[in-house]
Amino acid sequence: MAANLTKQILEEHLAEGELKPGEPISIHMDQALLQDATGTMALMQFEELEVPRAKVQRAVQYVDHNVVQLDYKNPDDHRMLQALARKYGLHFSRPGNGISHYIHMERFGKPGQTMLGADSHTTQAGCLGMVAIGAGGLDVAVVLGGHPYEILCPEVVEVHLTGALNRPWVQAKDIILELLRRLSASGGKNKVLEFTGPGTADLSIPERATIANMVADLGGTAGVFPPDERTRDWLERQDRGGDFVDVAPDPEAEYDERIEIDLSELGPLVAKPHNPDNVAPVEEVAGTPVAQVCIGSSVNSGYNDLALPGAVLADRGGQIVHPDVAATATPGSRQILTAIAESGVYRQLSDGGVRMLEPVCGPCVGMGQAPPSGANSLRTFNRNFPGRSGTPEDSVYLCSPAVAAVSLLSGKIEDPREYGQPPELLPMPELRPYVDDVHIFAPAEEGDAERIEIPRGPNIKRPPKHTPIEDRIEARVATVQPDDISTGDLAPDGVEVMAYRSNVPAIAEFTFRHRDPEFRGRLKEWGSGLIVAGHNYGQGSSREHAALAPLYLGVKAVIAKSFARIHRRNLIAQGIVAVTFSDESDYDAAEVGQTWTLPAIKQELQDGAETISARIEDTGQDLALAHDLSEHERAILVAGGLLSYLRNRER
Ligand code: MIC
Repeated sequence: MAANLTKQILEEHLAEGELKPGEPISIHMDQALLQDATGTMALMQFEELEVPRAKVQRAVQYVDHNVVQLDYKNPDDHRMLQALARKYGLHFSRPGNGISHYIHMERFGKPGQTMLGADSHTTQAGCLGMVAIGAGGLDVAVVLGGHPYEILCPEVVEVHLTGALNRPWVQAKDIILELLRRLSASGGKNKVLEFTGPGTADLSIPERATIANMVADLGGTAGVFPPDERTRDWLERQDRGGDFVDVAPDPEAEYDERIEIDLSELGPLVAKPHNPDNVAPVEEVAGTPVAQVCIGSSVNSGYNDLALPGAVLADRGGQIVHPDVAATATPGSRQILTAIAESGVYRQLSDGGVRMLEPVCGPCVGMGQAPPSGANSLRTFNRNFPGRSGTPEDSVYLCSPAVAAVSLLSGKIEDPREYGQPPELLPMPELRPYVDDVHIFAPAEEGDAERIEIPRGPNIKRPPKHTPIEDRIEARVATVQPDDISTGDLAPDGVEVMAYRSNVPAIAEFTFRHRDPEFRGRLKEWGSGLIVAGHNYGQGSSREHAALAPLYLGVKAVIAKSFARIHRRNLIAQGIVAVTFSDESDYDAAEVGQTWTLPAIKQELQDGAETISARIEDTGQDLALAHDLSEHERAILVAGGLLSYLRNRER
């Protein structure tokens, strides 16, 4: 059978299972990516595996998220991570180098390889033809420990791009927004999107990166652009021509599904609050006042993304960012920062009144630059979940750099096509001179590693302990949540909360703080509880704090209509039962305070029972709950979590 590229890569890395969509498989990982906000817990869990050295070809610890140093907490984390990386064989990218995904694409991504990253947008590396998957910190720790990664074998969807982005002001961001419009935020679940067709050839690597990054926002497992001449050229400019690998889908390769997009027909799109899939044509929202315009983030912080707004400002002869607008720009990496500084783009933006930020995730994760209250913010970012910006009642619109560039002039969302032809961009200087890895520190030699002491600041607490499951679960419903709850509702973004990423007891205090402020109080009073939720529960980020905090608070099980892939796995890895309603209407029977029992949970998991029995004690209603737990996952739950499971297995 003619194999697509994803299937070939998975085949080559298959450790266990059969490559049939929906079947549990495990895959060997070549590379691992960690960032600071997830890396602290990931590496502290790695320490518990007692493996002296990370066992992947390349592992890189970045610092790009928690970079606001309001006090000692974040710098203490950075210091600990640097020492852990040195000791355990990871490269360490110092703060200021740039956004993990952007640097990884520049310096480490390699066609044909696999990567697991403790960040949902790890998918970005698929722009170079890798199968790159986002996961919770514990799963990444386990991969560093030399184990393969467990996942359901994904379907492979061919996204066939025809035509070209030849309409003025239409950009790569519009391609992924179009996919979000068509498929929704959960439409990519358990799917890898492989991009084919003549339309891909014209897309630069950063444009492919924009698309592959936001495959995560479709709930997708990965996005893969088979490598081509553009990939080769990109790697050569990065002084990494030797990393090019000529892998490709077989001629007439088969796919599980096919989507076609004619790029010549696309127009500029905008995702309205509060979900990346709430997509509308720009003309529908044109005229909406905005108090803030932010350009950058892992999806749109490449040279052209910044050069276009720079050129728009310069082209308008002295016009500046509208007085009622605060505008920011973030380069993706030190390389991009140097390029815009040398080409003059930095000056164009700065002269125009754009606030220039350092190369980090920044406002995308609410790390500063929160918008004013009661106002709209327009951002070239990938997510707009409620409150993510740091302002509780925020209203964030997502768009391309083209829409952002024209809107910052008027203080309203504008249709860029009204502006005639786009201006000439200042050309990018030759890349080669800026390629330098002096700020990415190699680990210590193995012989020296043992002596490295790990400094831990007072905010750093060890991960919570796991306890084996009991024969039955009896607990009260601590909250009932609607569809599309994001991990940001559970473990919020922003400077204040994210500073507790290495302190689970402290971060737990913020769980559901906006959605259900009484939730924590109930759990403290009752000692344990259950969460009942709608569809796509736990969408968005990979942050395992969305499972660690409930674990710490005593949550025993989450019963949802459906789960987002990474969060479901994070719950299981932390020993929290994640099951679904067989009959979705049973969700309507759930009320806070009811006592539910799962009377034979341990036995049913051990036996591999098809359904899990449950009972609402208050009404006497019996429920049959469904699950898609693999044999391993059932064993993980019985052991009380992935670490205990691995420990038991090794005994
Ligand atoms: C995100 O974009 O939501 C984040 C912040 O990068 C997260 C990681 C985190 O919460 O630390 C992600 O995408 O996984």
